[in-house]
Amino acid sequence: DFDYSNYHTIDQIYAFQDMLVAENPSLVSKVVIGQSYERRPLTVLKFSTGGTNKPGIWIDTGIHSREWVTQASGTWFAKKIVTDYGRDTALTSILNKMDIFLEVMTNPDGFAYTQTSNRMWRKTRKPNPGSSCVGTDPNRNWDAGFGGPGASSSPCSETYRGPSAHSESEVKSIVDFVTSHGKLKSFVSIHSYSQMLLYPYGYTKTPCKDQNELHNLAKKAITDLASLYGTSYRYGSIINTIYQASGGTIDWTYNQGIKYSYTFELRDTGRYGFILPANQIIPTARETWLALMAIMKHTSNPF
Ligand code: 0X9
Ligand code: ZN
Repeated sequence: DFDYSNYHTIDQIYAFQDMLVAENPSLVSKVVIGQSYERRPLTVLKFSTGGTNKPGIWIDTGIHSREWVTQASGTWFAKKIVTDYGRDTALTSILNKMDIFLEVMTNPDGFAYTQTSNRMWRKTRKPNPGSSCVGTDPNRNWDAGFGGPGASSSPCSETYRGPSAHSESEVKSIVDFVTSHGKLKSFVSIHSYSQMLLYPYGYTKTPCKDQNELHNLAKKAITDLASLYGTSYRYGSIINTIYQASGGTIDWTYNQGIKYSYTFELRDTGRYGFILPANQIIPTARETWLALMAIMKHTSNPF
């Protein structure tokens, strides 16, 4: 049985995903949206109660490979969905209206590298021609203010934006999925650490047009999150709350018309940082789930 209170290898998580599909074939399926630079499958778990062309909710974890509590929480969320469907009335009604898509290992090459070579690897693993430095920051590679302030043009930087927007297969595969799906209503991209819940924009100080609604929903979500263990989160737009960042995921998804676009920064606030002890995985996942439920409930029933 899968031990959610420990960190797992990339192969264990791929096997976990296949097992979840095998055990819950009427609810869960696996969608391969592309392959990474090193040819690993980019797998997305689809939770659906049937029907065609339902609106969707997207959740991704691990786009920055060293943020291990996010992939670990993603596996916990997957199990939580299959456990609660048909038991929890709120989740059941969400899933009766919408499909949920969950990409747990959004940067599998980086994740493998954190397990074999460098625990602190953040970027993709595609070489950069003319440089000995490897990789692009997949959270600076999106076509939203791409190339502006808050990203680097130097391949050796941790925030290297890449040679062009969507140059990274791990990003382009999501772009193609989002555009071909066409009916995603919420997009939640999960990072660590800092304990923040953020909405667009990161590349500009201009408030997004849904700022009021996104702000109020963020407040509700972090209030629910804190109700479990008292973990305190800050919230607001990316640029006002953390720092200016251009080419970020949720700025692109928001500009595509996905109103409920959010980024989480999970535990902690820096004591352990990216190296969060395994005994905090389940508490982190449990409290985050309450915030995700607030966002998903509002998305499926905004009024
Ligand atoms: O710098 C980042 O990419 C994020 N922080 S992290 O420590 N996880 O790397 C924050 C960026 C804000 N999010 C987006 N621009 N989408
Ligand atoms: Zn991150």
